[in-house]
Amino acid sequence: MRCYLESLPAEEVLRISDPTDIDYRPTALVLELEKRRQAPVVMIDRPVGFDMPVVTNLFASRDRIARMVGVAPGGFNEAWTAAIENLLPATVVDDGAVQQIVRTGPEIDVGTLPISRHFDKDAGRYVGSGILVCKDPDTGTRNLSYQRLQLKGPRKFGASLHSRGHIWEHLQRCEARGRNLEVAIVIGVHPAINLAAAAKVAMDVDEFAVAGALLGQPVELVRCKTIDVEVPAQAEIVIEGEILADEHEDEGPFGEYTGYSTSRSTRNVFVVKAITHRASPIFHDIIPGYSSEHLLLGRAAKEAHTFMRLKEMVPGLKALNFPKSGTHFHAYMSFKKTAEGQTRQALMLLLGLDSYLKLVVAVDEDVDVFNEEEVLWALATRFQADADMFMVPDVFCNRLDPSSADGTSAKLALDATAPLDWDAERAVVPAAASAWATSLLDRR
Ligand SMILES: Cc1cc2nc3c(=O)[nH]c(=O)nc-3n(C[C@H](O)[C@H](O)[C@H](O)COP(=O)(O)O)c2cc1C
Ligand SMILES: [Mn+2]
Repeated sequence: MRCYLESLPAEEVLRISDPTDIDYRPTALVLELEKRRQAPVVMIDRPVGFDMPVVTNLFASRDRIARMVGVAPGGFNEAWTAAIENLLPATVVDDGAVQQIVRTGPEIDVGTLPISRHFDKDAGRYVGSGILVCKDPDTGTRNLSYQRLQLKGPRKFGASLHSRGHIWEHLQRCEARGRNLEVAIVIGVHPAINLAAAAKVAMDVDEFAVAGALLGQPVELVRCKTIDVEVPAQAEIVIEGEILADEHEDEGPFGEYTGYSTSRSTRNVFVVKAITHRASPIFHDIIPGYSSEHLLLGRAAKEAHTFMRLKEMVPGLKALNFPKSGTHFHAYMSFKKTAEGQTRQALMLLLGLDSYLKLVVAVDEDVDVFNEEEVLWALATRFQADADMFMVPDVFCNRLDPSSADGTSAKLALDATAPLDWDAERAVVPAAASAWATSLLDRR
């Protein structure tokens, strides 16, 4: 992460050198920046009461996310497809900077890390940026994902595995054998590793191999000191420990990506066995809740992965957007239709590819799915509710949708594409006049 930070141009960083209280203020600052349509990386040099700097808002810009994987803005989806097709497995090395300092036993106090409070109703200080690395108890395949962690004591966190992802599956199988699940929490890595960790890829794919392909070099891992898990050798901080089998404790509430504070939680308990870190570590925070940073990180890889799989069956697919307003529950797709009925096939597939989705809209390729006003315009002029939509009730969904019940919700698909024999013509200006207007304004 530190090499990446050094590579950032100065104008892309907002550096705060005065002593700064890290309860609520970094969140307030990032949300205010967002209102002003600014997305710098925020570095807080001197968090009051802690002895290491905090960096946040890394993922608040789509263009920056593209550059993190070495491509120009707009190139992320292609970079993702190439990475999935050319996985580059991690290598294990003997030692790494992340183990310059090792603390075990009574020396452990995770409370000394600069862990912020974020929202007023939050139950306490939360780590939202930790990548949880664990292994499939049957195959040994590593898995990376994020789970919110509530600081509960010098050696304890509460965790919620509510998205029922691969780590949840692993824990179920450990519990069936009466065993705890060994987990390492990794904080502060190259952002390409963060992006890979946010992806929902197949269970037999180690997300470190995706990260390696995105980086163009294998991620180097070191063995943890107290558990059988490997972590990036160049990370800033690693917290080693276990999620306890069949142990539950209250956890939350926490301000979630939906924009709501929620106590819905799997109420798991994480016990710390060691902390290892660099000699002078940097703490990485991800502003949670309905922030651009959280939603963009959560959807960049998801959008790219869904695009890749949808494109296999819908060759005319042009673009796919999970708009921020939909908090991961909405998606807009544009495509070139060549036969009637294709839109419904594509919409069914899209709903099936991502269980969080509950509203999907298809538009023609002349509509820009990244401009929500255009999507609504297509609905206004190419859509009739009696003929152009279908709804599927009682489908698996994400439980954090406060309008859902018992883990299921209704899925709605809207076809705002024009019929193939459509004779309404868009009113447009001649291309030469548009070119003149663009160049006039670009020169000003
Ligand atoms: C910043 C961030 C925070 C997240 N927090 C949680 C969480 O607290 N609990 C949870 O179950 N999922 C959380 N998720 C979602 C999972 O980490 C994500 O779906 C991941 O891709 C699942 O990985 P898997 O497919 O390997 O299971 C979070 C995602 C991001 C990007
Ligand atoms: Mn996985």
